[in-house]
Amino acid sequence: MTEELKTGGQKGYLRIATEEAFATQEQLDAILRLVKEGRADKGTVSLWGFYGTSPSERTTYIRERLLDLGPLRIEAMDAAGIDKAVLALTSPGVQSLHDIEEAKGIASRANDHLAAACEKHPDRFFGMTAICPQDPEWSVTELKRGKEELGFHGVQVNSHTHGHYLDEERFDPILRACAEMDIPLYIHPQGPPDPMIGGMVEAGLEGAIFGFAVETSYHALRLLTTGVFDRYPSLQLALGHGCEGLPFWIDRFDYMFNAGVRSKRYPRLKPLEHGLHHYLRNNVWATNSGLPSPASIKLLIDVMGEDRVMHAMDYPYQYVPDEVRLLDAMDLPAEVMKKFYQSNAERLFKL
Ligand code: 1DF
Ligand code: MN
Repeated sequence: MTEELKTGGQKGYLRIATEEAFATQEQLDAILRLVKEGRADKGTVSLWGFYGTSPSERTTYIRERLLDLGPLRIEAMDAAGIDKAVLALTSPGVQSLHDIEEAKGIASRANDHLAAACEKHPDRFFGMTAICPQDPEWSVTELKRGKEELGFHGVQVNSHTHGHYLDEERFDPILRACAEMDIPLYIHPQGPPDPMIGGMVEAGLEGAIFGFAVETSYHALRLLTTGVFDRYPSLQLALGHGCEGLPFWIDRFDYMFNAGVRSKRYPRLKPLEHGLHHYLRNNVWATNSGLPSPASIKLLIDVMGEDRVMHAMDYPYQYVPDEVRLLDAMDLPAEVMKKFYQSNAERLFKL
């Protein structure tokens, strides 16, 4: 597969990549300081202890590429035929940090830095706001600034915050702000929190290979089963990595959820206004980051509908232009290909 990939829409669609990562030096410095001091959780120690210090070719490449919001990234997008990138501060954002004032400063300076890059490349780069869920009220203010002053198109939360999840009452202002300001919420993985990680690091499985999806699908399922979308019917949640597997499992979730509710097994789980399928088809969007196979994408479309499945590359962690060639060759109708690569992202993120 060597056909040259071009931007510009010759195939009948622009290609928009929706889970693209950047970092700031002060973010990485702060995380690495925690790791060195032995104050980071195990997932962060494993992730950034590796990406932040390993001299391997992969980690050197990724560090350099994360820190660039200019020519290297544009060149990589051009070479893979990616017209537009939706960018977010790389996982775990500032969510591993303990000093909340420091974390908020790092997040808001990362937002300023990203906004400047988007202004310089207005047809290529589109930002999502970084927040600091450790301080929900501040996060609401930053979300408003991100949307109204910086021109951002969504918010990325890197899953749990010190083992806490967005369905918990303390985070309600964040969910309400997303719903009221019509800001898509992208829940991106990070490593499982210490109480969940168990033997995953020893097994080499806590990261993007597996633990990310386990923890993030758990997070999303908590939102679905505790009625967050009955509380905020307009809230729109985006998930990467094939919706973190949820569509594959949905029938089981639905059956067992209903069985548990009918028998009043768990005090927290109450009847919902709709079946779980309804929320997947009305409140959740999937990207195919990390999953370039047509079979996965077709399953997502079957379960969620063709209007909610979007393309993502996960640059620089999984920069494989051949995946674009594989996806270009999917046997889907032209209008579905355009929705997948272009128009669904335009609709969700208002590009
Ligand atoms: C990795 C993968 C790291 C993804 C990421 O952020 C990330 C990785 C730190 O390969 O370790 O966003 N990913 O989304 O697949
Ligand atoms: Mn990612």
